[in-house]
Amino acid sequence: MRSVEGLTPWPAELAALYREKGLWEGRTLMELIEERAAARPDHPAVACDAMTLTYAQLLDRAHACGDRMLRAGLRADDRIVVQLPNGWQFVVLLLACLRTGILPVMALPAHREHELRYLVDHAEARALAAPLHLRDFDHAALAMKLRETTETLEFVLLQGDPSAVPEDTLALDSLCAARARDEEHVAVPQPDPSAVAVFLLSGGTTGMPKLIARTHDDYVCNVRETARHTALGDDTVYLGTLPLGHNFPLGCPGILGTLIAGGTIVPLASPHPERTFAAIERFGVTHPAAVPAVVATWLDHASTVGAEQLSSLRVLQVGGARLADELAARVVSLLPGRLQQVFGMAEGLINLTRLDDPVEIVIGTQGRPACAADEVRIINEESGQEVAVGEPGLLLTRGPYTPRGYYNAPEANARSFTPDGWYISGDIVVQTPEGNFVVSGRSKDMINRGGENISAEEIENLAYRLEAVRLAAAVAMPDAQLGERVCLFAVLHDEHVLELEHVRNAFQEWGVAAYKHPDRLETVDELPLTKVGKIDKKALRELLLASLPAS
Ligand code: OOB
Repeated sequence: MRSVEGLTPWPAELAALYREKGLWEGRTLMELIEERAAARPDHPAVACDAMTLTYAQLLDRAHACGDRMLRAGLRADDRIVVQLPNGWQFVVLLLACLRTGILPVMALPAHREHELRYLVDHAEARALAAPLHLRDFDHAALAMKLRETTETLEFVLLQGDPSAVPEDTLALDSLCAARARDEEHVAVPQPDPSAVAVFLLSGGTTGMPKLIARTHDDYVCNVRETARHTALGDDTVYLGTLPLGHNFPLGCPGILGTLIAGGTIVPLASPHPERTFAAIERFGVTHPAAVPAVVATWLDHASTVGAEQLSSLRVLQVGGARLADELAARVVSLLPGRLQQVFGMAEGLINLTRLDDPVEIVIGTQGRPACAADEVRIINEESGQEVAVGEPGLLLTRGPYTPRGYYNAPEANARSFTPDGWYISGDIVVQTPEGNFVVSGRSKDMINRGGENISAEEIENLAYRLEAVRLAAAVAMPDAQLGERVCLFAVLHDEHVLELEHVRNAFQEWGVAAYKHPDRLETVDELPLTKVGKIDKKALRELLLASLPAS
């Protein structure tokens, strides 16, 4: 089968051990959801402004959608790039994929031609699901262009008014509609639990994002182990604000965890505070999840309008980027419910603070591994030796839900995984005596812009396309709202000029997602170099700090 190619399996003895311990249950995500649905068919599974779907209705639509995709010509193991805003259609399509074995590749709504073309090519995708239009962008036109200009793309599924969908594409809303009375059922075998369920995207330390193949076994483990610490139950109302294809809202425990627990998902298309507060109040949300930059806007809103609308909150999960201690303290004092910090990665390991942790731990740390079988090492980058407790070091990890390599990426695997299978996270952490991590820095060359991880190398490669640029280096610029923004340092060719606006316009023209467009440009005569002759990013960050107005 094609889905086995390009994968780096866990060693057979370990796989056997994970099975023996019940960490790998040998069940698919859809089996577990169906089990719940059978027990509570009339309970709301998805609730949003557009509609509410009970478990029975959700499953009916998911099965019908799967059947329709198969009848249209898609097959198990085909890849579909999914670029949908948060909404009920995402949930129906996801379950349809999980049942049929069509493999979703989780793109972000912000992605543009630059990213989507790469994802389609790398995953050899036969299908792409996107909205017709979103925030003034014509996704339909881009999807059709990609179908014409990539080798593998055949099917374009468009979300939105079916009557507005071009003829030679498929209307996603119709694919996701309830089954017609006489509509035939297509028999398909349950996917193998050890087979790939979804492809997640890595933050991408070098160049473009890598694909991370997550199996049913490992992802069920991811969901179960995180759910244990999140007090998830059939009365949970989960609100996802990040794009739902991101690991955090998808499976930590996220929408899949909520469905497996028999709760209700509220997919919200925008984390805007007014809309979020209204949705929390309307649907009685118990478990929202957000990145720190979004939580900061909620705090500001709560300090003007009060937190009465939020009285249903039980657990607020915050992660994706470092939550400043001061912000964490404000969450604890201003918002109802418990704060849970989540420090995770699409590659696997999820750390969480526990709901019964003392407040200092919840405010001052990013938690500890979700699962007893998670292995972690903190090493000194130079010596490779483990550091003493309390010393900062590079976090390495292995475990039952941390795959041993990226999909089909031997070079990236050689860089990011040790020969004995440890994932080199690139995060610098300090471990407290109780075992909690404090994320204190990063050795990977990334910029975390409000939870969106951006590879500095990708920005630099793009900058080199500009005629004026002789040398380029992208670094993180501290920012009160987003944590970090993108600053591009550039040395120009003689007699050339460059303004930030030119750079941003060019990125726009090349179809690069807007969150990657540089926020600041510093043109300099030369770039500082390290002793071995590499661009000295640390010195650049210091230079930048010195030139920024003191805040
Ligand atoms: C989550 O996943 P990714 O793959 O988008 O990003 C992972 C990276 C981590 O290696 C770390 O550098 C950073 O994002 N990060 C955090 C953090 N959570 C993630 N840095 C500091 N504090 C945190 N709490 O971002 C992700 C996946 C699952 C659950 C939560 C987050």
